[in-house]
Amino acid sequence: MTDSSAAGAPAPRVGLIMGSDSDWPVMKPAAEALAEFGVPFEVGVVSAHRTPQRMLDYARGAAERGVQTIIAGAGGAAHLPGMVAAATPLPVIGVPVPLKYLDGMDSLLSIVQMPSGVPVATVSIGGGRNAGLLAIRILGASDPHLRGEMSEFQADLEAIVLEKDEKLRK
Ligand code: RP5
Repeated sequence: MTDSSAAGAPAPRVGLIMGSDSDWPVMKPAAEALAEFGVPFEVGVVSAHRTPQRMLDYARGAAERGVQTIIAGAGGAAHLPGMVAAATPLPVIGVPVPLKYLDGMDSLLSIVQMPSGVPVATVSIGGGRNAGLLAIRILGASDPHLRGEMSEFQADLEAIVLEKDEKLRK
């Protein structure tokens, strides 16, 4: 597990985990979004199927270590987000990673169709960046500074669209 924060910096607030290092291209935009907002996070490979004990240890220990939200990406039989959600009281955001077959529908359905009582907030197939942004919004609910940063980010998005609209009309 690598920690984005420098020595002496605050502990990770977001846990960014994935079933395999092959998921990294999809998950990297989540890390980039967190870095853009200055949110400390940790990154690691935690596999529901290949390292089940590590997964349980991670999920059960995350809150005590100060992690406030977990982003979990997986592909195919993507059980990681759901199993982590079963073993932690923290909010879990699931990222369906598209693999070679089925266009990522297998990953999406494996993550989104959770039983009542165990929620996973599922983003779109390949939606790593939105997972990072959603984690920031979750933290922002109790962090006015971060919430302000998110409002500014949204204002920037709006300005970009309006600028494009103006160009198109010329
Ligand atoms: C899943 O199996 C991982 O999340 C990954 O998307 C998929 C394939 O893993 P590798 O065989 O590339 O390691 O558990």
